[in-house]
Amino acid sequence: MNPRQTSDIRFDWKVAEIGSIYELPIPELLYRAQSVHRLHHIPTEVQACSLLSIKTGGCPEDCAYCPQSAHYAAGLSKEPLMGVRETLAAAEHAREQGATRFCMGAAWRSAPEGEDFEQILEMVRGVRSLGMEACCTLGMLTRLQAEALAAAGLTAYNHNLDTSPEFYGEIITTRTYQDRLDTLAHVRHAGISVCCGGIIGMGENRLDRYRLLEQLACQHPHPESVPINLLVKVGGTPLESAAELDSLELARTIATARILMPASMVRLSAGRLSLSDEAQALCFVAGANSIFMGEKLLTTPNPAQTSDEKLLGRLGMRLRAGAQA
Ligand code: SAM
Ligand code: DTB
Ligand code: SF4
Repeated sequence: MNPRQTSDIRFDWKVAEIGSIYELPIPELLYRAQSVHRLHHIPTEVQACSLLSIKTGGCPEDCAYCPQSAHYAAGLSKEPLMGVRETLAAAEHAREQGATRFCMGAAWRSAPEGEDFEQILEMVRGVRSLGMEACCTLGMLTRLQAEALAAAGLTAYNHNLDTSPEFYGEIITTRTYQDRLDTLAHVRHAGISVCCGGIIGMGENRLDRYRLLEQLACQHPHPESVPINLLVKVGGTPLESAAELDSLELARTIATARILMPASMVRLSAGRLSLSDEAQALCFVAGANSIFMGEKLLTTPNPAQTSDEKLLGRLGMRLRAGAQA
């Protein structure tokens, strides 16, 4: 995605080094992150992405953070796969609001075969024909499914490692870290760009964050897109009363991701509603260059578009312009 794949891009980061970056005094850390950021990105621009849940709830996985898991009672009703027309209408609306990337999420353990998968391919072709980047997150993929999505024009596939290999078992028991890595390998092999990140604020410690960042930053090439989610605590899930995370830990995580993966898009993803405007500003200074825009993430609320526009205006920042179809 970024033409400047220069020699400052490394794939051999060690946990100790990652920790020593993360723990730098904030002025040092932000200075380093900004210096790297400016070599690869326009520091006043953020990309707006829009999310749509095309298949909600009833998921057989037990991810402790997720309201869509059938294991917990988060009060969500289970919905069938959305139609192509309704999905494309949402994409068009998102484009009118300034989004240049449309991300379709489904509460599946793995992407389906047959008619439902054909329908997904149709949605991908439709979003691409609107001139937008198309991203999907459908659970695990086979190599053949990844190839079919690539042929339909899919820009990126989101599949998060979520946390460190060590903490992972506390959060998810129904699939392994290796399952996730296998799907990521299929996506990479098919030539689709990789969107892979994690969640912080789930009770993990700093070492878990370093280990997650190590898993991401030692991939060769780096994931082109790295979503950093702050846990959205949803009633009924096992993490509903997780301890509040200091927002400076989020800024440190973003800054470290930016330094480790200079050319990648680092996305300030879920959790913005629990951040002050100032904390969000700090995340942009730390090198975040994308947000989800629109009042809903997949199933939980997100800041209103008008409040994001106001915030970006106050910061003297703007949305990245997109290709028009
Ligand atoms: N079912 C597919 C999967 O898990 O791969 C795709 C959809 S899933 C909802 C996409 C991602 O959303 C998860 O990997 C997780 O990182 C993030 N997510 C889900 N619930 C969240 C929450 N409550 N707070 C923050 N991030 C969350
Ligand atoms: C990602 O890392 N974050 C987005 C996207 N990838 C699919 C999802 C956030 C979901 C937050 C909880 C919800 O709204 O259900
Ligand atoms: Fe299912 Fe994805 Fe939620 Fe896990 S994160 S329960 S796989 S929808």
